[in-house]
Amino acid sequence: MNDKHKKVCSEDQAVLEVLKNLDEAVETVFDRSQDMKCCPIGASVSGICCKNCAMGPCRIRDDKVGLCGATLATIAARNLARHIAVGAAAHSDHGRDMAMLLKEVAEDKAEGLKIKDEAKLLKFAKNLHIKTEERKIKDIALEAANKALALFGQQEGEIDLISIAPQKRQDIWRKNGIVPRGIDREVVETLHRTHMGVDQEPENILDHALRNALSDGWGGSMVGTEITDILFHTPQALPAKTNLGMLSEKDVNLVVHGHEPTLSEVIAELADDSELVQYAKSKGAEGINVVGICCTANEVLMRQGVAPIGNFLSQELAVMTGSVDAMVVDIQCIMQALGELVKKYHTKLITSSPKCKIPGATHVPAEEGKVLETAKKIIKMAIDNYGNRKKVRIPQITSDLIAGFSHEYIRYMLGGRFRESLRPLNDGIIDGRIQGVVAIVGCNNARHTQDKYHNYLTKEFIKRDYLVVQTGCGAISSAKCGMLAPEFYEHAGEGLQSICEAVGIPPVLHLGSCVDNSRILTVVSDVIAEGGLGEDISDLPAAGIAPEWMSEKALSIGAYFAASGVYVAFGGEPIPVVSSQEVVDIMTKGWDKKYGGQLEYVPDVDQILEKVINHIQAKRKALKIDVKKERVLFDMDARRELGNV
Ligand code: NFS
Repeated sequence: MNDKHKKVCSEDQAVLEVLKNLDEAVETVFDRSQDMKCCPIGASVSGICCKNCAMGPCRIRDDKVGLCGATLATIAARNLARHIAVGAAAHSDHGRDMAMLLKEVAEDKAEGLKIKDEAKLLKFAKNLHIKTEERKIKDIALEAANKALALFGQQEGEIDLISIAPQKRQDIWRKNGIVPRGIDREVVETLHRTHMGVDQEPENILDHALRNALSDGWGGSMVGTEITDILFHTPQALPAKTNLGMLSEKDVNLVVHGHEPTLSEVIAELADDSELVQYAKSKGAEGINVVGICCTANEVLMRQGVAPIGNFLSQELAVMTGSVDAMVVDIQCIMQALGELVKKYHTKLITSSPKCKIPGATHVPAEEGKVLETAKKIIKMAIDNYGNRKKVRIPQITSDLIAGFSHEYIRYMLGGRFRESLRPLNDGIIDGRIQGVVAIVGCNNARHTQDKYHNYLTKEFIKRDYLVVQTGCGAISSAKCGMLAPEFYEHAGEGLQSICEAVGIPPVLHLGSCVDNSRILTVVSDVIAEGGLGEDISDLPAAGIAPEWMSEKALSIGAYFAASGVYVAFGGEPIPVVSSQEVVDIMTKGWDKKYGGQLEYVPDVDQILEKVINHIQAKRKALKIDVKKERVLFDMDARRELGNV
């Protein structure tokens, strides 16, 4: 066993157990993080690097400038803008694929797929200003798909979905000229502006970066979430289990990993297919066990209760249990190391998207209209590989969880079927039982102990009566440590407990994958519309945290939340601007003044806690709801007052 595995690299006991029981020489991301230190200039900690032209790369420190004269602040702003553009492009391209799929379904070209949530389609169509009365569902779906696709190529005006935001927020964006005109346009313009010798004023570069990020949150990601709900249904609360212990000794294990849900939703549905189960039995297995990793896991968890067996840093560990018969990956957050790793185990690594091929993997593309056929083919490949297992070591560690808190379900659970409403949430915040809402989202990062900051912050906030909402790998961190189980409400403060008890929810709500951060935008807009908590998102006692971030998508998410009026803290590794105080000031004081939100790197986790609490308490004071009112339980009487029972 490699000695370095003894280092505490994770809070996840299942991960530690896999590493402890290794008797073969295997290298993981945890080893590589020890062997290779970060470049301090590349990370923008002690200077900055510009490699946008061949006179460089220029390494800049203090008041030195690049060969063209570019300052540290300009380079920092450009580099960050490029990261945001890539993150926005990744989410939005995923959204585009969902829109293409909706079009195929509307045109009857996608075998095995149909519109599962007509109500959601009608709502989406309304937000795109499409006429829905006296029209066939398929016609509405086709127009909605075409209109959604047009948002990507739109050149002028404003993308429709921003009209979901509170009026005051839209006015702030218009006043500052950052309403996205078209999703692709903003990405392209970021790349143009950051080419050598174009935009050189840091504030101007960053304003466009915000416009680009908004085209993700209120554009590409929102399209992705809405259409996934339309095709595979809007999530509702459902029980599930998590962690590596959900791999099975006796069943064929097929892991779905990545971000695009289409193929995985169909694979998960087919796990009970009698013909395929019979085939698995013929190969000596008892059945087919589909489980997930990263955001594909979150998608199939939210709608089908499929077990997420791990988040970003667990992907190699799943293979190392020796029990994964196939891992099918689509796009994003898939470590190239998997290709080498599977050579040491029996796992078949399968790529499914033309956008993502990996050396060492078998490519099985889902051709247009043939998702069902491809899903069956992949399941059969997993079944055929079951007999090739060698040593199997599955840590017997699992946790219970509740997931599925879509925006629609939150309204339903608070208000009931006939009077769905966010009123009880607003009232809970106003009377102080809920002090505020904190979104704790984002990745793991191998430079820091897996899950540690997510779990620490989540515990600290709920015990102080802050409702925590989560997405992405952060949600899986909390799930693995039992915080998404309803009984965890006992660890919440008295006020939050009273609400969790009355409504029957955990104090930490799982809202889905990272594109589903757009659900949080919808919820906060709705909270404003419900009344009593100000006129704009920036009035709300709310904040966002990405405590273990690593991906460019996280930067795009952080930027669109800041541009939407939210205080956002990034922890763990620095955001790549920290060597420029000028840029740090623009993104904190500057953005706060212009947009009422900010994005800052806060290195210490206790400092994050303190800053977020101070921010939320200042918002409560501004709303004049900082005086503790008498605690009133949201009970049956309160529900009767709403008139829904
Ligand atoms: Ni989000 Fe989801 Fe995880 Fe980070 Fe990657 S899986 S899209 S980027 S690592 S949270």
